[in-house]
Amino acid sequence: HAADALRTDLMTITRYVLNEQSKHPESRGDFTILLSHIVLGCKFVCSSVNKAGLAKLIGLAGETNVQGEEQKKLDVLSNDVFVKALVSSGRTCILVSEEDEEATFVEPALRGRYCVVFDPLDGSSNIDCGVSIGTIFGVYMVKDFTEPTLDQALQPGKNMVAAGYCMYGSSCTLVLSTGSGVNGFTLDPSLGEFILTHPDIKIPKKGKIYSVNEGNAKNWDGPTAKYVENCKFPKEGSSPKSLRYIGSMVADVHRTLLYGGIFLYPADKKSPSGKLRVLYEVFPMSFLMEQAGGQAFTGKERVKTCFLPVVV
Ligand code: P6P
Repeated sequence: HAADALRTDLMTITRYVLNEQSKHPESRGDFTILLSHIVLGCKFVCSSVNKAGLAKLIGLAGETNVQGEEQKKLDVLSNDVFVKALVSSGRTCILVSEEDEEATFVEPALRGRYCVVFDPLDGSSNIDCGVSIGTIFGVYMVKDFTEPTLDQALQPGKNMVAAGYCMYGSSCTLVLSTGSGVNGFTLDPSLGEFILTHPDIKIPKKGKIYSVNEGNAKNWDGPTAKYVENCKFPKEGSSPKSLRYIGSMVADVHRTLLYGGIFLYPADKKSPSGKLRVLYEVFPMSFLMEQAGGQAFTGKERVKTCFLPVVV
């Protein structure tokens, strides 16, 4: 009977957020509506990623994004889908996307109180080989959204009110925090619903895995090199850690959240300001990591207390 109860009492992401909303009577449901549009974008991208091989969506779109990376068709499609979904939600005023050189300022008639910063398809260099990729997003509140300005998007990570990612892999998993812990939802394609599968995610206290691009070792500074060396050649009586590195932040962070350990992309001689994008990679993932009982540092200080620009 318990199994039947579990099967029929489906906790969908919409129901979960509505439950959260009911804890805040003053809430007008704006976030619930915003989230439903983010979920729509994730479902669309999931479907497109799954069909990519068949639909010939794979391959360069011929343009390059602001980071100088060649844009693949799925990048372009994913960005278009999220921008349209977020604008049409009527709950956003500024959108900052890794794929767009300029921020999107929503037209007055559709403006709402949220600013969403996002990477629509992070890890896209892995698309062609079928490795997990993902969407990363962070949400800020904007007090006066009647005339939004860019500085309202460039807020410190500690001001973020929600963050999440959707990983497109062997299953489509959306991991979300609105500030009261972290929950994971897996898409049931037969229902078209994200079902709660990973309630109250807490990162294991001890982890046996370190995750870093060892190919950058010759550029690391002393403390980084020493730390990684210790992972491989620990003091007497300890076992070496295992190296797992996919090169897709969503996949590497998701594994770290569930299995424990450390993910790091240190600044180095090649990338003195670090490589990861602070606004829509580092801040959202740091929000989630701390909400799951983990920590997130720049190497000098806690990420969330940083203002932009910050070296990670
Ligand atoms: P590297 C993807 O482009 C990305 O921004 C993250 O998803 C990933 O963690 C990192 O870059 C991988 O960088 O230099 O190891 O290939």
